Amino acid sequence: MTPKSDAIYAAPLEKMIDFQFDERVAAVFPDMIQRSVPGYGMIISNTGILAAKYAQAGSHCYDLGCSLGAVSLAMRQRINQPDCDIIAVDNSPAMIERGRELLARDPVPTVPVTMTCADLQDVNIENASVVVLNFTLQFVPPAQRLTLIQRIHTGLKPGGVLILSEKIAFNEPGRQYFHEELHHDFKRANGYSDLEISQKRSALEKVMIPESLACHQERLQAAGFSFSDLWFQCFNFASFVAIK
Ligand code: GEK
Repeated sequence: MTPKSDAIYAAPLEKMIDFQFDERVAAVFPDMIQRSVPGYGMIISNTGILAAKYAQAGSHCYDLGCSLGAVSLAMRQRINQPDCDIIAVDNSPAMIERGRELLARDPVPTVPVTMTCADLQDVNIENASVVVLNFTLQFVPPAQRLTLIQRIHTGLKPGGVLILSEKIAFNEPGRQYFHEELHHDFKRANGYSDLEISQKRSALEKVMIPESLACHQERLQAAGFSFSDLWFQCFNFASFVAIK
């Protein structure tokens, strides 16, 4: 399985269809996400470090919307607690199939990882010390987000952590423009053309709905988290920790 480079939106499309995590996307996903999300590599490696700090013996760690399992692999390399396991979930069969192949090749199988194809809304979250939503909540319909975060809070053990990374929207037009332009510059610098940037943006419009930093922080508080903070931001991409 050789990783391919992303050219999905390189040619003009006659008809725009909504973005889907299908076989074509799964095949180029590592390249696509690294070239599209500023700080992706840094978020992944530091999620491993956060997981190592908060994982508790005999508990579950969840990677919800795992795609090819980058977060699970980073957590597995860092967690050093007995009897922990990682439950990785994604509702894209293509992602899970490729993710399982990558997992099988991981040279340090210290913490067991199970990868399941399911909707994260149907996953029981229990006895959890670490829950990661790495660029996944933005694909959940906004009206369902508070219930999901509340379910995660309920399933976490005291002292457990939620790590939440998202694309961010800004309410102030000038601020939105500033960050969005820089994100487009980031994509151009990574070899995407203006056509690719605009076609992908149209495909994602109805599927991925970013919210403001304040909206995320208020929801974390409303769900019962006693502490939450922003630990990473680059342009319009951010990551929070919330501790129960
Ligand atoms: C990474 N976390 O590499 N249930 C399960 N999975 C879902 C759902 C759902 N309801 N909705 C979307 N997904 C990864 C990157 S990508 C982010 C996450 C991006 C899955 C979807 O199939 C996809 O694999 C993932 O969430 C979002 O750290 O591409 O911007």
